[in-house]
Formats: sequence, structure tokens, C-alpha cells
Amino acid sequence: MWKILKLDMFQFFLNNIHEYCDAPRPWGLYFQDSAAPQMEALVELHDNIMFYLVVIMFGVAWVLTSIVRNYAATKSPISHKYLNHGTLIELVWTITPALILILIAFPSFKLLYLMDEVSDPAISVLAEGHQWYWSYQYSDFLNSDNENIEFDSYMLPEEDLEEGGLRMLEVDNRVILPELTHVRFVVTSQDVIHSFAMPALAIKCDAYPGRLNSVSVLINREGVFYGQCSEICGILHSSMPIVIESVSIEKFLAWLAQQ
Ligand SMILES: [Cu+2]
Repeated sequence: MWKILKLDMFQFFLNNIHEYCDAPRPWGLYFQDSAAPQMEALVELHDNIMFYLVVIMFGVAWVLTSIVRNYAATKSPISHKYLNHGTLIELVWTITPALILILIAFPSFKLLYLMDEVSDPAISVLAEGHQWYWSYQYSDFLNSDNENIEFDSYMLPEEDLEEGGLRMLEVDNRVILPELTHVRFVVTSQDVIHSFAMPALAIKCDAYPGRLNSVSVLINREGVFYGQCSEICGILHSSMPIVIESVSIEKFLAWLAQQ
């Protein structure tokens, strides 16, 4: 009985306390929580590499400090005095890092090309960078005047923020997208180079004037995700955030009907 109760309580806390980190937070050192399969893969790759990186870092630090300590001039003035070549060890410390780099390269390239793939999107959204705001166009849908749905998205100034709103991140018009749907962002710019970036979705795509770049994403849960322009583009570069709100299909259709 007690056991079941404890399990229930655990489940309760698990369901109610967990809160996704979908925006930068003060002193945050790790990634935001992922909301897309490709971000999960990126985090996984990072964690794997980080493990070996820490092991190697401590190994090298240990070898270095022990050399400094044991072969100090005061301690053993003549040991290895004439040693200035060691072909075997030089081969070892050249080939081992090369092998490690190859081991890192393969999964990285696999991921890179996987993310490059734009697979048959259900919705395309044109994201256009301007000095200094983003504008969006849903070219698959028409409004009542038979025009594409399009809107500008400006940062909310601090005095207009609602309680709990994020400073320099909140916008007036969010990009609304359905969850679990293949979406393609076509990214371009009207003036200078900007970059359309959304950490939780593993998107970072440069916006060039006169050029269309595309990235695909599948958002796997509901939520509000925050990103920023990531290519320095002028004095208000920090004031053109990106907000994507992922909602259920029904809510998305309701939103579309309103436009
Ligand atoms: Cu910009």
C-alpha cells in the first residue's frame, strides 16, 4: 500500500514539477530542452563527445602535471637530459588524436546531412529578416481576400510586457505552428544578412538578401520557443527575437481561420 502511494506521489511530482526550458535562463550552461528530433540527436552527440572530452582532458592534465612534478630540475637534474626524440611516442600521440577526430567526424557529418534534408513538408513558412524585425508568410494558405497570410513580428518593448514575459524575447505576433507536422522554413532577407535561429528546434539558418535558404523541422510537443537573430545585422540586432508557438492541429486550424 505504502509502496503504491509512494509510486503515485513520485508520478505526481514527475508530471507536475517538470517544466520545459524553452528559453534562455540566467546562468544557464546547458542546452534548452529539445522540441525536435534533430535537436535530440545533437544533444546526444554533444553528450557523447563531452564524456570522452572530459576523460581526455583529465588524462592529459595528469600526464602534464606528473611530468612537471617528477622531472623538475631540482628533483632529478640529469634524468633524460639527452632525450629529444621518441619516434614511437610521437607516432602514438599523432595517430591517436587523428583517430579520435575521425570518430567524431562520422556521426557529425551524418547528422549534418540528415538535418540538411528537407523532406516533403506539409507547411512552408517564409521567414524574412528586416532591419530590425522578422516577417512571416504562410504561402500554403490564403486569407479571405485571397492573399497569402503574412504578418510582421516585432519585439515587445519592456513596458508592454505582460507579467512573467521575457525581456527582449517576446514579440507581438508569434509564428503559430502545429505540433508533429513537417514544416519547412524558407529563410531570406530584405536588407542585410540576418540569421534565423531557434535553439530548442536546432534551427540556425542564415538569411541572405536575394537568396532562399530552407530548413525543415518537426516540432514534437506543444510549447513556446524563443530564438534570436544570430548574425550581427545592425544596431538593433538584439531586438529582433523569434517566437514560435507550437499548438495542436485543432488550435492551429482555429488560428488559421482567424487570419
Ligand atoms: Cu538580424
